[in-house]
Amino acid sequence: MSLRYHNKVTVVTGGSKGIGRGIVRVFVENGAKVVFCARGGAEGEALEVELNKAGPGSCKFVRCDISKEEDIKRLIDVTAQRHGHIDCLINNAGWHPPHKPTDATTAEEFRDLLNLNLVSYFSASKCALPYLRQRRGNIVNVSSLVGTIGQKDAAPYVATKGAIISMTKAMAVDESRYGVRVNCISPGNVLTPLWEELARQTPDAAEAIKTGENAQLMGRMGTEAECGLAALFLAAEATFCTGIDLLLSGGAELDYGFKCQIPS
Ligand code: HWK
Repeated sequence: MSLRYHNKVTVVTGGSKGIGRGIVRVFVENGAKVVFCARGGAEGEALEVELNKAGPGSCKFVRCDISKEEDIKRLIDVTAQRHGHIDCLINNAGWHPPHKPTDATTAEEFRDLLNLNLVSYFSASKCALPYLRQRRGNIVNVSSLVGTIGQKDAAPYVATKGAIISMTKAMAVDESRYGVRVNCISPGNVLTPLWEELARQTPDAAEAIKTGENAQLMGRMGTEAECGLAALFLAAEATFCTGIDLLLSGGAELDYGFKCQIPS
């Protein structure tokens, strides 16, 4: 079988678990040379060893906190030094805080989440773009379905994800002159460590997971691998797509549901 991203140098933020891990795995399986980062050491190092054994591509784990601009700069510089160029940046690292109403949310919490989920994507893009322009490369931003349809008790998170979709379109416009494409994916429910963490904060985690599965027309959650394959499509094959938001939602946004919360 021919490799879909052979020898392409790709940076993935937040690559040690969840959707980022799915992206790193799929890219290495398709021949890419991946540099991925995370804050914690152990999971990233274990994934690096596992994927380098399997190939056919390769990966390197770099410890890096994407809320620090110096760390982002080091991640991009290490990649360029190691491989000589950069073809693709996948902005993925981010967080969904526990659900709470606006009345219980501070402006400082809002600002901190904007920095973590949104400004980090801006900084990594800014840092990588001089390299991406040399290669007519591309950026894939990981947003969320809720950036478009909203979500209960999560205004800051929803705002960061909506802004990622808008920033994707703005950068697609700006970078078109250099032949750099900028796209995003919007996953809905994907069973990741973060999803399970949020489920554990509900009274009945198993029930939350069942409800989560039934939120899709397809009756199941998405997988990390499916997110990886969608990102790979945008990076490797979607040569006439820029500024698009690819929904990966199993149809969760379709049809009417029972959503009224007005007390009777
Ligand atoms: C799905 C789990 C109860 C998102 C998202 C991002 C990260 C993790 C999970 C999600 C929605 C979320 C829950 C249990 C409520 C939940 O949508 O971007 O996951 O809402």
